[in-house]
Amino acid sequence: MTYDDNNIFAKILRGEIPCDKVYEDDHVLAFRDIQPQTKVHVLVIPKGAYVSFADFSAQASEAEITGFFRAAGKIAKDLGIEGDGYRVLANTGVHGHQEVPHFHLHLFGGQPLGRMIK
Ligand code: DGP
Repeated sequence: MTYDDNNIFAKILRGEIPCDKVYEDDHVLAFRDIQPQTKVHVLVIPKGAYVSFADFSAQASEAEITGFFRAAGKIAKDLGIEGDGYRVLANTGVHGHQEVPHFHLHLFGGQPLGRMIK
């Protein structure tokens, strides 16, 4: 899918819009969601221009994919939500209700989470 350079996360990556950063390395940026749904709600994004999970999983290099998921796990640990558990979510496309067209993981935690799938 064609990447839109004007999406909000691209602007955050370029430093045009501020964010509450919790982690950054060469391939990954993580920051708190502006509308947190849980006590801890962090977004983890790759720095590369990938629209969705589908694009990232198909197009990113092995180093990017490995680095991304390693970073996501480390971020959850560093946020202190690993012990009691947390949820990882990637909304994708129309049915997945993805609003920002730059691939991202949501990390939800810091409180008990409702059951999602019955
Ligand atoms: P979704 O694309 O539906 O997976 O969710 C996008 C999330 O991005 C949503 O929870 C709100 C968050 N968000 C949107 N705009 C901004 C922003 O400017 N800053 C931050 N920190 N989060 C944002």
